[in-house]
Amino acid sequence: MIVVLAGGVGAARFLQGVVQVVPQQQLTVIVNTGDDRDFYGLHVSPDLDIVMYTLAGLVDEAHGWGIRDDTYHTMEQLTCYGNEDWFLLGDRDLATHIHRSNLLRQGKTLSEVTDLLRTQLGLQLHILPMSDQPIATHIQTLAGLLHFQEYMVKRHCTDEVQDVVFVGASTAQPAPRVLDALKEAEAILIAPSNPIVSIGSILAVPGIHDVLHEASGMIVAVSPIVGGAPIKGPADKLMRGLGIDVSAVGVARCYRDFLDVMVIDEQDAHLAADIEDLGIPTVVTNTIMHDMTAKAHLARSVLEAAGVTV
Ligand code: FO1
Repeated sequence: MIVVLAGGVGAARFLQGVVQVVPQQQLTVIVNTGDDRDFYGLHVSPDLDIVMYTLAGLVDEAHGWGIRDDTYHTMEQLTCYGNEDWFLLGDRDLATHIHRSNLLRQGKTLSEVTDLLRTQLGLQLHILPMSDQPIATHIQTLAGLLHFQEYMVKRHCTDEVQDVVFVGASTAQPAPRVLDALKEAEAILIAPSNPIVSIGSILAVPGIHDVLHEASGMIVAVSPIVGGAPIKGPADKLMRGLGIDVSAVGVARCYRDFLDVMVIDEQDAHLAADIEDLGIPTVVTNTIMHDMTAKAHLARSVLEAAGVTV
């Protein structure tokens, strides 16, 4: 089994490459749920949905989230009733949130609901939320503690980041099968996701960080920072706020106590020596996933770095 630690858009695009070279049945993805938030009484799990929609071929490619060609009639009507409209939920996307929330209300766990959804979307890989308990990523700013979606989508990442807090993490548990999957994995791949809020939240679930030290499979990470900036999202602002260098070296430092190999982009080849000085062997390749061929190439390079024959 190959295990991938995943956030949203970057991870979903990386997984599009991985599924070209690894049969889906041999793949388990552990997904960040720190971005989850209730809207209109519905449980929205952005990263789980981004991964599922992308692999099911439904995603709105331009945004990287939501469903392609979706309409927004429900939101238009909701705003007529005075609701806020900063977080766009399409009509078909809303069906996912209604269905998920309904099943959660009936007593199913988030893992159970996710497994039903991925099956119904025709996916054969195993998709595990990092935890079945609610964990909410918050950003400490001068304006107070903001939920990650409020910091990013509502306020466009304009607040200075002072700290990142995973509310609920200390009392949460990893979802069923998460720890066993990591222990038994032939390789653990860390997708090119935000190291602070996407992977950092997964590592904040008690037991997950520790089990990475016991894992028998190689642990290989892909840097989401290329040429000193993230491909997408606010990783630079969060890293800078926490005093972490916004570079592939900064990402490697986040993972240094358990990482076996770091994969960085050709543009950052000059940083390889600095990462190797941390004791982390480094592979330099093209990590820009502009098409399916580039995605498959990256997946092959990462698996090769992990010692997996594909
Ligand atoms: N991101 C935005 O920037 N604006 C939105 O209105 C928005 C809506 C949205 C709806 C459903 C969903 O699953 C994701 C959505 N996202 C939106 C993306 C999301 O905020 C982030 O990209 C993830 O949380 C980070 O991976």
